[in-house]
Amino acid sequence: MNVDPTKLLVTVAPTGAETSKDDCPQLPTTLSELVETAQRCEAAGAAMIHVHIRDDQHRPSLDVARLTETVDALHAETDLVVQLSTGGSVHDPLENRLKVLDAQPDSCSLTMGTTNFGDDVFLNPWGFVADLYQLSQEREVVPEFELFDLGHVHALHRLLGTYGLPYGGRVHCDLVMGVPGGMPGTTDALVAAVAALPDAVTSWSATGIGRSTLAVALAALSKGGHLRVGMEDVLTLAKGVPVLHNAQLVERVVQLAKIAQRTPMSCDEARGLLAIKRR
Ligand code: KMH
Ligand code: ZN
Repeated sequence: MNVDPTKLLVTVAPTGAETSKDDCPQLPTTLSELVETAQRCEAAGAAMIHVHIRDDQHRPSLDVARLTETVDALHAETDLVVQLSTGGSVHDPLENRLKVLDAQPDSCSLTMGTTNFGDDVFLNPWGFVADLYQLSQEREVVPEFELFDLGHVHALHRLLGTYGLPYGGRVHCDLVMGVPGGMPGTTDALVAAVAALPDAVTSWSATGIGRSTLAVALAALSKGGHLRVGMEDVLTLAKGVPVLHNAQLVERVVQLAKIAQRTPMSCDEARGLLAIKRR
């Protein structure tokens, strides 16, 4: 597949599982807030949405009925590629995380190993990674491999070598950089991780957590990568300047991309890039 190198996939990760609504009332946690966010981010240039949902008390949830309702609403109200998080929160049991695929998303995140996550542990033992991967192949859901560390890149070689290519045949990864416990959000780390990616990788994006967001975005743009941004990853535009809406983060990277002579790809182009199943 020939992909125009000037095109940029922008993924928005609007909510995450770590920030509380009390601490950040502008975080989209209800379905209507999520849909409104998705629509504004799509208009700003996003083509994929990485989704974590919340319950009625705004707590992280992996309830399958609620996830299904969310996928359906996002498909009805936007053209975005809908990616559900299988990472959930650090407190979610592995068996609940496997059930996320029952909600039939276009794509799912798939983290390639266990990571210290601040004071917590984000658990992804090999057996779980392998089970989730095989389930994604069976259900024809395109995984996005989340790489928090160089060791995760190595694990991706092992996974593809053992179980073959994902559904659709494309291999898309996201470098998640700057998590306390993972690789730092620096240009040097990004270059090292990209150099170590398996040959089978057809596209990659990067996201820098917190203060590393801009450094990682600029490094990824200059290396020809794609970008993920959103309030899951950063809550300020600058020191002391809170993000008021996820669309601001999308608009900012679209501006950076313009300077780098990259144009946001459409949702259809993203479906082609990732080989998402036609519905
Ligand atoms: N919430 C983190 C523990 C993912 O979505 O797949 C994991 C996470 C990764 O956000
Ligand atoms: Zn996530």
